[in-house]
Amino acid sequence: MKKDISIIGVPMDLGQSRRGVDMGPSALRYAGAIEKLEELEFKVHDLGDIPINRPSADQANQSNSNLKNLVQVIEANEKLSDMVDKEIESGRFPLVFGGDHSIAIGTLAGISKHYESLGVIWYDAHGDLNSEETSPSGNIHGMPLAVSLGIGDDRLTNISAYEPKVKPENIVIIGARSLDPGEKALIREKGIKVFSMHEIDRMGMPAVMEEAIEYLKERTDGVHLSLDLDGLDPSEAPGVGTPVIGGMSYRESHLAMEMLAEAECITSAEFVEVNPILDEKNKTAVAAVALMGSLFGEKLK
Ligand code: EXY
Ligand code: MN
Ligand code: MN
Ligand code: MN
Repeated sequence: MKKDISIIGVPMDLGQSRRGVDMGPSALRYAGAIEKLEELEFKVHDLGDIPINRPSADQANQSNSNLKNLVQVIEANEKLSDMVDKEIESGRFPLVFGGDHSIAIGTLAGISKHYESLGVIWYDAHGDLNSEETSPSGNIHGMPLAVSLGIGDDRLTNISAYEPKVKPENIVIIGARSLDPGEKALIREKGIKVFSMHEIDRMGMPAVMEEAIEYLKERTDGVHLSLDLDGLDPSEAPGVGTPVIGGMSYRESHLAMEMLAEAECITSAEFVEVNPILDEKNKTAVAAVALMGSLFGEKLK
């Protein structure tokens, strides 16, 4: 992994319906993210938070669609994409703090143009593979992986003026346990590799991660980790807006991060969906920071 890390905060809650996830970047900093990475001898550049414009009441339905806050989500993701792009050009590792998961649209838009064949690990209870037609909610945080595949409203898929950002065969979803019918159909149609909780229970996390890493190493030249804290079980990460019981444990998640660090395959990352209002004494952000430590090689130091 590179020695310089750039942290970009995205205080965005417009991709879903519960307030509080906009405070995720603060919660992660407060939990000691920067100190943790500095302890591990990285040079950390905290670039602060991207300004997010909230819609006024008369702007709410400006986009003529059921995609909630579409205009503002596009605007924020264009800014994020530009920032991530510049950090990669400067040779730094982009580490993005959400915000809800709709920000992955901008992160991937900024990253993917730098790779021939970018891989993505989507660590999440959800598939985030909906489009306006299949979404039960209209919430864009349930859509970023589909958007990155080029599926969905063109104003989203074309952020940074190219699409798609990711090939279906370069994606590995880990921890899925809440998939909508349209998402399941898309997974089948595109042949997306999914290690659901069923596979994690049957195979165990070590075998899942070994297979995921080998699969991605064969076909990609960089791997982005998109870690949604709701991938963890809500008993250990309660501060999320869309909790789903029966998730990955804190220990399993540590192991997963340690195996990624050993494999030296991760080239960018984001930690999303931390909602301190719904949390218990910042427990979810503290867990996220501990996982960051493992991802950045704490065990190997
Ligand atoms: N599948 C549901 C929807 O599209 O509304 C729930 C999505 C939650 C997405 C989260 C954060 O990963
Ligand atoms: Mn998600
Ligand atoms: Mn999720
Ligand atoms: Mn299109």
